[in-house]
Amino acid sequence: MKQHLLLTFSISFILFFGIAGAKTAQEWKSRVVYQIITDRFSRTNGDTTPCTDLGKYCGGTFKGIQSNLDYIEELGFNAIWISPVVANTDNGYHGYWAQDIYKINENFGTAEELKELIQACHERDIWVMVDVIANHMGYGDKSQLYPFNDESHYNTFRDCAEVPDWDSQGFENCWLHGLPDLNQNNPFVRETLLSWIKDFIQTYEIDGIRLDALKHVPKDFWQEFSKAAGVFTIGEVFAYDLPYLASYQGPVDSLLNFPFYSTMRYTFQNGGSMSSIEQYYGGASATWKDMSVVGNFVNNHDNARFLCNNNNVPGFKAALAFSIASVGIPTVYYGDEQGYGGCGDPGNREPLWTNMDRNHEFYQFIKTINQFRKQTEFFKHEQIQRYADNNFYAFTRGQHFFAFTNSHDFQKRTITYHNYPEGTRLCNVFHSKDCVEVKNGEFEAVLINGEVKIFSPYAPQSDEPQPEKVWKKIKNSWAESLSIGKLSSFTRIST
Ligand SMILES: [Ca+2]
Repeated sequence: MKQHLLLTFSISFILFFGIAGAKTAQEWKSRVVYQIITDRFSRTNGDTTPCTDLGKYCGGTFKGIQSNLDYIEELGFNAIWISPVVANTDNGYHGYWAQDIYKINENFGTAEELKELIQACHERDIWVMVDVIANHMGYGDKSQLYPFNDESHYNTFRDCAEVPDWDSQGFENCWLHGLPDLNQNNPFVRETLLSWIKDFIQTYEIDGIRLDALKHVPKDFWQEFSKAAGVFTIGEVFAYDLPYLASYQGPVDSLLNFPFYSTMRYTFQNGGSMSSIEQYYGGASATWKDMSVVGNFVNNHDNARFLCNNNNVPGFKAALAFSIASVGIPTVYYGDEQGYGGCGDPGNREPLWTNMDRNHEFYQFIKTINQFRKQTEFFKHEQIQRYADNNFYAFTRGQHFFAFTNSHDFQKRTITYHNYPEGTRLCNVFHSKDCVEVKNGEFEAVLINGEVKIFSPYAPQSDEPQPEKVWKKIKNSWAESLSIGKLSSFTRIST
């Protein structure tokens, strides 16, 4: 009885204080995150006319997102990361130029509409991560910023561009792109930010936060800020030095994985040796405190998109698939599912409303991987490298085998390092008739024109054609596909 009372009390306590909804880093491992710039996703009235100036507001809203949750859910995402929501100074369509941290940016909608969006997401088991800035405020007259309207709230001006690379402390109190830099050692600033984030999370029932400009704020502040937030925190350190990034895991739960991003770009965009992936994991597994929660990505709002001035469609598919399949929490930038190729900021922040085609090959490709991830929960399994050379890389997670190449030529490898029992039949998640059988302790993996394969004993199977016949047909069709310039003719040859 005592235990029963205690349990009842605990549940009441949790419900009353709303802690039950708070999501931890470990819980976030089940998520695949879709990154949205609210201003660029969808307008309230469904207006699809193009935006004439990407440097200003284009009209996207919270209601616009809410009306299109079907699009996100069908694509297989179970979390969204939305751009900062607080009121901004002029032209802050991206949200990174706060004017009043207590007000919601009215260009995107009301506070009530933000709550409604988040509730609508929760009804679909889509978690919401909000981008948050504690480093700086927006441009302009400081007396007009709220509540940090006094010179004493800010560090003395020093341009971050003038800070030498080695001076990590210098980065913490410089002005990034000339934005007024908050002094977190000022008691008012510190306490205000800490109580603000706590209230903000609880008021809107936010499941996680993405922290902007991590290296520009002292770590001890982030430690307190994360604790006050009480939800999953993933930070941005815009740098490629793995030990430097990893030093922030602890103060915050997770980091956006820029070293992974650069490895993916090097390998799949530029055709760099796939041994770099093996090297990345060699260093990463020993350096990250917890690699299973880092945020893997291949595109974001600060970098030219993968397809900028580049038509390497198979390479982009491979990089996307790799980021969703490999250990970590995948983050996919809106527009990837429509094959967007915008270059530098703001060119990489295209409106989505002109292209929301659910039949687009990238939409279908991402959907297939996300569904497979959800159905099999392969993210719960360790990632084990099974093969690596300059042009071929494969790993397993549980019983699922993922194979990638940076080459657009015919690639065939015999896989001997695996733990499948003899006679196991593995089929390709992307093409159900593409199956192989484990014989004499090995099986063959063939990749054509840069394709990705996910072999699984749980993929839909077909009895015909037999694997040997498939290989013969693949070889023939490969030559044919080159002559007609198709990316892959596998669907055709299996008919
Ligand atoms: Ca700073």
